[in-house]
Amino acid sequence: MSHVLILGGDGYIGWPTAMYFSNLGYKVTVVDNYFRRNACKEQDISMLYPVPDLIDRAKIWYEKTGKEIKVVIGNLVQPEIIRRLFDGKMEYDWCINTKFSGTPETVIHYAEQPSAPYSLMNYKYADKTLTNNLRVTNNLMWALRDFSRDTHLIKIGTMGEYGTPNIDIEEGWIEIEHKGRKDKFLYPRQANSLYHTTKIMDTDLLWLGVRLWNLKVTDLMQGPVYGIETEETKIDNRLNTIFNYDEIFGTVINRFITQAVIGHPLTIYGKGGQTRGYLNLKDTLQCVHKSSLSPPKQPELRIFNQIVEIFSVNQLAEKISQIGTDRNHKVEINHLENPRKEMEQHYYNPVFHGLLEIGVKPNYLSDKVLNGIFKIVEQYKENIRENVIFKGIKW
Ligand code: USQ
Repeated sequence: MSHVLILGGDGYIGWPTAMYFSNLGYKVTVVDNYFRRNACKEQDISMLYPVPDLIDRAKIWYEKTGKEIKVVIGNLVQPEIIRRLFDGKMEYDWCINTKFSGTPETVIHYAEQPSAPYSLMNYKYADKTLTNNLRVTNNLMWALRDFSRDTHLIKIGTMGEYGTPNIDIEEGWIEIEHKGRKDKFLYPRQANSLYHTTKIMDTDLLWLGVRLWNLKVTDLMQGPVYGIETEETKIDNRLNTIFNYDEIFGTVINRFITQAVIGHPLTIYGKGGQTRGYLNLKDTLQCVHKSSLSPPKQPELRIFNQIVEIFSVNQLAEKISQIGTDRNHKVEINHLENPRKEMEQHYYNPVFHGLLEIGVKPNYLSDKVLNGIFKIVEQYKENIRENVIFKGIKW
């Protein structure tokens, strides 16, 4: 079975991805430097429940399934660390079989600071976001150039790169006719945060790598992800993914459900007409896996819009309020002054055919799915800290 290298393997999506591929029989190596956990400690943000560190998670996974996920704890901002992952000179921080698993056929790049509010808190966090995200992507690109141009790089981008233009959003590319001539370009990008802007810069770096060195890249423009459970987390609750409900790292659906469970009024920012494409954590895993099974041509920068359905914030609040009320929670809806600079009423019509065409079967945001998330959050109700829900990080 082929070898999959996951950068950012301790994260909300990274750890479930590692288990998913491992369960399917792939050789899996994960790398992380605990950026997210350390940032949460520094900001005094706790997650819904404590989660064992990456080495302990890999040990538990091995105990429960007999499958090995090799672990490297390291900061990928240092080019030497990424390079060792490709030249076989890496020493693992945990593994069963110390032999190098071979040059990865697929590398999945999640190793980025993922929060818009974090990136705009002040100049220090702006600097951390910019240097971390761009240097990791650049180091990875050079490692691929120097050691393995055939490796398929799957990089998580974001729908936020496009912003909210007043025209339909295509899947990454647009053909433009100008003064009687035509050419194809990256779709115009105009993000609303520094974090999202680093993702635009990542895309530009990798597009350069494709043109200069024939790299093979899939860029998955992902919308906000929600959910807790995957097939693999059901094996043992110590394998659960990290779950943030705070203003910095929590995404809107997970936040609203947590708020409903403790009777905190749902924090709609502004008018609530902000419309985005959403997807279940389980669908992220499918999207990444299906992309790995059908890699792009070489050289190519293939772009998919990774969303499965579209909602406004008001629609999400209504759905969550209804399910919360049915589950005997007292749910109130509140409109706060929007701490973000974003359009609150706008046109939104993105195309998202590509992933469905390669076989992704969406898990939609049904009442059953919402009830499932509520049920897990309710189990940890005592851990929820109301004071981290909204501190008012503004930009
Ligand atoms: N929102 C509220 N109330 C809240 C939290 C959010 O009204 O309490 C609104 C925001 O203003 C925004 C929308 O909900 O209009 C989505 O916000 P979010 O915090 O769930 O998502 P966002 O900041 O856009 O970022 C998240 C992930 C990021 C990923 C991105 C995909 O943190 O890593 O790239 O979703 S996308 O939004 O499509 O760019």
